[in-house]
Amino acid sequence: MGTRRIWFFIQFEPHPATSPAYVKSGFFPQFPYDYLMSLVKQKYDNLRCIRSRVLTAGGLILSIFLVSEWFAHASERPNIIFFLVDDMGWQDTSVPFWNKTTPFNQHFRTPNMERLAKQGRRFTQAYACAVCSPTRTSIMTGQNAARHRVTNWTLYEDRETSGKTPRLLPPRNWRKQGLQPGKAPTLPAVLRDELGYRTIHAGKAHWGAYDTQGSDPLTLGFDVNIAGHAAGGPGHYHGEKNYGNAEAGGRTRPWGIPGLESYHGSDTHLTEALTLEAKQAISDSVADNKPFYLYMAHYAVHAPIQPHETYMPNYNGKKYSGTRIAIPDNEARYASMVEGMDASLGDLIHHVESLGISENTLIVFASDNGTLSLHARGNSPRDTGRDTHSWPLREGKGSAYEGGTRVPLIVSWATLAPGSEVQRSLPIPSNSISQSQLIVEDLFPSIIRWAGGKSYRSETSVIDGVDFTEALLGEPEPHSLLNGRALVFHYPHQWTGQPKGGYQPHSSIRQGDWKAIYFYKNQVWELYHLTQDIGESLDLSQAYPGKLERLAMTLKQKLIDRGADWPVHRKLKKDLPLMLPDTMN
Ligand SMILES: [Ca+2]
Repeated sequence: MGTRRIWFFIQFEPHPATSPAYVKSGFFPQFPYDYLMSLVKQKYDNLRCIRSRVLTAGGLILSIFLVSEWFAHASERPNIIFFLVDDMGWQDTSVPFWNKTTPFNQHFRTPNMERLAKQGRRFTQAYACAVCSPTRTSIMTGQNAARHRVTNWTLYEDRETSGKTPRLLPPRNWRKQGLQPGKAPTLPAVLRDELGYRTIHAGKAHWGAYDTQGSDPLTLGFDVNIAGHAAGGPGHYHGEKNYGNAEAGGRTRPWGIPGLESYHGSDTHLTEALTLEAKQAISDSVADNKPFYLYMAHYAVHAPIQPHETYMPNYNGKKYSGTRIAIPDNEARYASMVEGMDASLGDLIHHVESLGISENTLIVFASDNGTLSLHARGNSPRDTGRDTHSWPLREGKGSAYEGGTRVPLIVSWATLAPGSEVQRSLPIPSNSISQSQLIVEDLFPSIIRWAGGKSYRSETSVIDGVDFTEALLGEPEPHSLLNGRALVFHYPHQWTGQPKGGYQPHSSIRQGDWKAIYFYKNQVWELYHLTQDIGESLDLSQAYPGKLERLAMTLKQKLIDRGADWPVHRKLKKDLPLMLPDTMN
């Protein structure tokens, strides 16, 4: 690993010798570094941030400064549970994320998400990538998919996972090997090495391909790995089936879940087994007096769509709420998986309450892409037609449309204690809703900030994400980076063989009310006004050519700046970069 440095700027309790003028100047010829460090060693001897160094240039310029909010309140550093659900859609919950309660909100049962939303802040316009590995790599690196180039889901480093499409091949240099340890710091590595956290991985990893270092979360900054490996789906959810391993105690590639052998043959559902192990890891961390970062990345609710038996009676043989429409069998199974996932969230909240640390535990709830609306769920969920599982959004996982990328996001304290010191440092307005437009790489700098780091910069990698603390605590200031910025999506792959529905190689841009999508196969643009047309039903590219041109230019420039790989023309074997609209030629 290369040298990692975090840049903190003094904000709280500076030594008397460091006046605000000193701090603002950026030059500290008499900065009491030794005094400061003696305090660090005395009070927080186990914190690895001590390794951070002061470098000088010409003996005058101090290029790294330490100390932050975290420094002043190290004993109050929050524990963080990042609860990431797999393939959970924006509507797969009883918590409304639209401007009204929808039929799907009435169908799904997620009482613990409801509690979290009441306690904290809900983001209605949060986005991830269209499929798993790109999102998970963005969380780890803070980079946009066009930059980190893990643009599709991974499994083996020498095998293509992209679906076939007649005219195009996938990009030549996308990282089929997935995320690997290297000079770029990962989120857990920063939390562990610079801020003193114990970093716990539980569930689905899906970063590095099989037989690469990155397939093991322990190489990517985690202290603990519970059941994470190269594959992005479970062979089976049931303990009786050994979670997809052919024999109890054995391991069956590629889909058998590793590391939960003690549950093989039992009636423990995978979601529950992961929760039990995560709870133990939390207890261990508390016993060792270490703040923890738990990345609770459930395999649920990814396919296979299998029953979570405890919750099946709520859906099996029932009708959709307020209708005479029978719930299809696979939708009953799916809803039981969602409720089982939600129960895990409740179990973790109860666990930190029982340990007396809930007021000091921050929960980030998110999904990694939109809901599955094909294959195992290729049905008509409410007699409203196929592929309507994301309604009012269009399509689902893998698609360029909103159903592919818009995801639920909630940030909340596990228990409200507004008067506590730690919650006063991050006063999240309860039962509140933010319409700030966020993208998954924003989580990287934001979580570091919430963990106590002030402003994060890396010397070894570019961070595309923007710290959205302002949006967490209220409305961002007019000049905020969060206002009016462009969100960029780059999925230059065919997802499975689906010929329509936006599952073709594409790039897209969201800015303000508008969204433009470019499809590489036919080199066509679409334009939607999302505020008035959340279902992307009316293509306005012909009606508003000027708007499209501006978005297209921004998108192309951002993709070039980030070194995006392009699809390849199948016959000519040439890259096919994004083409600007015809009106610009
Ligand atoms: Ca996923």
